[in-house]
Amino acid sequence: LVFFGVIVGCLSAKQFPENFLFGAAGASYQIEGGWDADGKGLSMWDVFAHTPGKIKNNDTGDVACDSYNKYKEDVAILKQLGLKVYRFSISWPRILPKGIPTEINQAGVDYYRNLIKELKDAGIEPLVTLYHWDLPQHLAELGGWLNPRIADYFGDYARICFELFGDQVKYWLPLNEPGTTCVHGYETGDLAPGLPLSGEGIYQCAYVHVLAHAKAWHIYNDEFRSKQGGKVGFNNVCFWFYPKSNNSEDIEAQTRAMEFGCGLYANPIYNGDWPQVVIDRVAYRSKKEGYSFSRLPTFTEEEKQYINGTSDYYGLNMYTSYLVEALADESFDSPSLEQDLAYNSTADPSWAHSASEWLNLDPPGIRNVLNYVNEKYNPGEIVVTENGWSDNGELDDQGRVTYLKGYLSNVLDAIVEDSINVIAYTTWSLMDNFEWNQGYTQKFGIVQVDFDSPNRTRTLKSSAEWYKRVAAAKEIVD
Ligand code: BGP
Repeated sequence: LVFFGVIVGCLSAKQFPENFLFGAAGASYQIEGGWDADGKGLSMWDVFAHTPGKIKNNDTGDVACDSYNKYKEDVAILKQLGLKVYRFSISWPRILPKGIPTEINQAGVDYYRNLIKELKDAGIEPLVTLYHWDLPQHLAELGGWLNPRIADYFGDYARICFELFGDQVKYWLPLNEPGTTCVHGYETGDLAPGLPLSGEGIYQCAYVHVLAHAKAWHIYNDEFRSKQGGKVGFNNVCFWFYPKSNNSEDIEAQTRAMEFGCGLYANPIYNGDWPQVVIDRVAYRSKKEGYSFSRLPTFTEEEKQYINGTSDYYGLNMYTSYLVEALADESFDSPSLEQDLAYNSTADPSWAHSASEWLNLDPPGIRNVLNYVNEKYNPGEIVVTENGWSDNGELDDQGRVTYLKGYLSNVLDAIVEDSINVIAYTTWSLMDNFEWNQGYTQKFGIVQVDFDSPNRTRTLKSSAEWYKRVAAAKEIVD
């Protein structure tokens, strides 16, 4: 009998829950094009991409996948694949050309209402990001994410979106990956707005993002929740870090990696303040560097109460893992995030590499992160809002199938074995698109886009066919 039970156990594959939603993701600047169409205002990404030398091949998102005109095709593909949720973002300057509520661009409103209607008619749930990096240029000139007033502007914009689309949208994410903007936009400067404000910009940017997220959540909670019944989640990128050795220094470096990466943004939202490790480390470094204050801003008691508990579900972006090795405290001679982190990260030589220098194949990493987030933040529901693999765009994309199979199996194990409440998964990305400073050189889509054809022809890749079978079977298939 025991033997028979083992055989049956092996034969019956683990299943995703009946109501689990499989889907795909994209973002306004990366897919829409129509950068100056029908009254849209300029975003800081329009300006950044139009600056020579900022993007590989000087590519821009001016046309991208032309989803501004071809959204019906996008929805038809989602439907054909049997996907039930589509994560997209609203372009703030397409709704409010200057970012301020004095002028609403009706053509922009119509575009998103039409897209949402098309999705609903196809039985697909819209999961809407309010801000995926295309800050109105007018607000970038007012200081962007360094200016705490941006949180107020964001609140006005969020309210307008809840009013305009909230009857149809049940899943909201105010911000996409604050960490990426703050590190690359305000520490290293390789993404818009391109300000290398090493050791200082990142923390002010994180502070303003946390306030902006909380503002959007409170507005929804106070003014819309009872009539619209939706959820406002917090989106955050969390990668997994293994200590390179069992030395206590490397284990401490792992804690720093998780807390400066994931915790810097999530801890204020879920626990009402920065992680203690970050508070202590930046204070210590700042003092050593001669500051009379910490480079990390302090939340007031009132702010702590305001930000604490402002998320209805966790929107997790997870792609990759690293090994971390502690560095000596004085490895860098001026204030920087690198100095605060004091570790070196590498890839395990056994991991396969994607076309993106930062992205490695380590499927158990996602299960580790799901457990970490679940234990640390107790978020209730989790949606994996981004996860995917980059290559050179081949149609028979077996590398992506291997990646998705491995990561989705680990998501399934987290649900079945670890009882973590993951309710949906939107792979990055539905289509090849404008991958920020990499332009069109790296492809993440399960659907190929021909960027040389004016038609921007879409073609399913092998991974799309495979994913379609997974979504239908609700289990991992070969
Ligand atoms: C995430 C972004 C996505 C997407 C993805 C791929 O950080 O939220 O918009 O771009 O990463 O990364 P990249 O474009 O840097 O290769």
